[in-house]
Amino acid sequence: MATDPDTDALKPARIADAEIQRGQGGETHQLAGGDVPVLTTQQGIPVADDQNSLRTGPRGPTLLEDFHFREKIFHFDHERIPERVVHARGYGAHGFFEAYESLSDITHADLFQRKGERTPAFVRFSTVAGNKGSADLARDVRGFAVKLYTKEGNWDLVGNNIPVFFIQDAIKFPDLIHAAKQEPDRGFPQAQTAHDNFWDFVSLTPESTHMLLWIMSDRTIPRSLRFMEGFGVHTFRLVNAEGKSTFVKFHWKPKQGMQSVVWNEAVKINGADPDFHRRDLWNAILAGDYPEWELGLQLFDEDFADRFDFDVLDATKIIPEELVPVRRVGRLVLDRVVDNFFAETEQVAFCTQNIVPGIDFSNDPLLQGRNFSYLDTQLKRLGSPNFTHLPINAPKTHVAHFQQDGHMAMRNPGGRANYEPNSWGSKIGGPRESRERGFRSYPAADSGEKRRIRAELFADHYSQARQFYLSQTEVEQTHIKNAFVFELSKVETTAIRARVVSHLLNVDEALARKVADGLGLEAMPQAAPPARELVETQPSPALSILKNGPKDMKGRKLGVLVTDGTDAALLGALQAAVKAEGVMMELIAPKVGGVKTSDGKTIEAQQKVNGGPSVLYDAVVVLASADGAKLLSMEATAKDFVNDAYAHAKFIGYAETAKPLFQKAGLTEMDEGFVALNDAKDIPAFLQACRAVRHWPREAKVHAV
Ligand code: HDD
Repeated sequence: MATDPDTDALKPARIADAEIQRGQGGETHQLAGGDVPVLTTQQGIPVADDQNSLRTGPRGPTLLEDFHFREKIFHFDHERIPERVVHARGYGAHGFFEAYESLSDITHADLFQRKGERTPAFVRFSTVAGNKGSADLARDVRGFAVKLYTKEGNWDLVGNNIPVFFIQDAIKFPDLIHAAKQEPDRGFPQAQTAHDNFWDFVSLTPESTHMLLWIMSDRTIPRSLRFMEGFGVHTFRLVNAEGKSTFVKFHWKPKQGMQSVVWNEAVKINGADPDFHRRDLWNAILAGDYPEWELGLQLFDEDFADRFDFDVLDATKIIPEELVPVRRVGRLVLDRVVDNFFAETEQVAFCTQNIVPGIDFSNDPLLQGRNFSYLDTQLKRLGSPNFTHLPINAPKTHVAHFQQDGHMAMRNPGGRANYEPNSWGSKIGGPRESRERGFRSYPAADSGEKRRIRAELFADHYSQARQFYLSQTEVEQTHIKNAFVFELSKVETTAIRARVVSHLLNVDEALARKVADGLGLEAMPQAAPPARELVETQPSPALSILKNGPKDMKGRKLGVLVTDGTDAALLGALQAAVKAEGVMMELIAPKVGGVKTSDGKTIEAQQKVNGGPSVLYDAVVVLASADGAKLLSMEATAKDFVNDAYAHAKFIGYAETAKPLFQKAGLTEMDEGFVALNDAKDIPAFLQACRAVRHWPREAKVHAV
């Protein structure tokens, strides 16, 4: 039977069977009995008193003999494990991958052999730079790590929500991350790249320029983890049963469409709800609104790789979708939240080296370096080479080898044989290699001088940065410019600001000039000399978020500000219409206990007005009664509610009676983003308007600098 822990906890019946013990301070607590289990130590010894440590007399010293006390404190002292050196803050969920078709012509990877086959999956999303306790809406790349528990072992596709990276060679990763995280002397800023060290490093590393354009775009402030793309970044290989290799780039395309917040909103969301993204994912899955992505493959051969203007082994480059289309071959559905955050999300260990037969690496030097780093870091984090025994990391298939012992070994080879070859026969001699099923590396022919060197085409650092910028809508280009200006305004060293502009001059002169102007740079710097001549590229609409936005409001959230006297019929009609569209709705009221609507009924609210700012919603409605509007006009957070919704270009539905609140908040110009809701007939037009997500023409009016 389903139970509701919140309300159940309030039911006296649950405690009734158990004895209530009264402590010396008069406090009560529950004892085992009925269906309440007995508390034990880690050794299974039943505990009689978990409130008082053992001491000699009521005021005497605590005794060392108290093994229960010592074990409890000892375990508590060791609860924390080292957080991930990057991607420390993350959130995971379970689901499955379902293949649309057999891909046996291009790969013999088992999960792609049969149409409709489902493979269990675990996905962890993350930010990169912030510590574990940082806020969800930092401007940052999002990790998009997928563990697929295939029948031929675990395949980890450890990607990001951006298809390129800052650096081309893994040897620079420690420098990049040192520069991005808190500065070592002062220990700040937290979860931000808006500081001197970061911009110093990237401006001295021209290969970062393409990635800089992406991270200054709204890709780094996604509205939801559900509304962003994922990318495997590197070129990989797919290998079929005949041993033929095809190059591949992996994409995850959100079925819900892409959507981001605006920067000022992100700043405020981090204060209002630092857990915004994880709460959103948790709530969506619990509501049965399972997020879904399609797996897309860009497939190409050596011929294409040789003809392409850029090196397919260079992780700072994409292959435009218009050049090599994305073939959608299956879907990833997240349909189950974790049972325990630590056991699953924290202890999950992704390794790029985890590939399965039918998939192989390319020589991308970033990928090759990653293949060392991930396995290595898991030992540090999880403390034992047996981290694969943890349920979240264990393959969901037959595992048999002669590796043994080590800290926390939970599975050791059985019997006498722990080596091979041995002469103990098929029954007790243990496992052996399989020539048919075993993983074989693709026999790529590589030769050359042993040197520390990069391939020539890696040297074009600007052409694709320019392509990305020119592929954006005007609104998105403005956001990119604003983000550069914002971040560089936090950089204290003028020379670093100017150095960034010197790179932007190679990307787009108008952008560089706007950024220089926004910074108040006294003189325009010279363009950084490109190491290689730029090539002409075509704009790629696939790179724009706004050109790939949602088709409807499904999965989005509406915030409705109500007061005593709110029109009950209108509110009821709105609730029904919103539900039919698959939109989540929250009521925000002067008191969370609720409001008395026009029909005299009390309706509970989900938020008190100062805890439910409009930044938490995709669109808002103000249904205050005339008296309610008067009250809210004297409440600063209610005025912020409408002012922010306006400034963030949101659609605002309103009852006529609520108008005084807008006037008191200084919103005298009610543009087309405002939709009057006089009665239920007006609701469809409001929901239709909301499908555009924002009323962008307004944005230019609210930002003068
Ligand atoms: Fe990495 C974690 C993605 C380059 C070294 N990385 C980590 C995670 C993601 C990525 C999503 C979090 C996994 C999780 O949720 O547990 N990393 C990337 C992408 C890269 C990339 C898409 C470039 C294409 N990473 C990269 C390089 C190195 C690392 C070049 C080192 C040479 N990454 C790590 C790491 C982490 C990690 C130190 C920290 C925690 C972990 O591995 O498990 O090994």
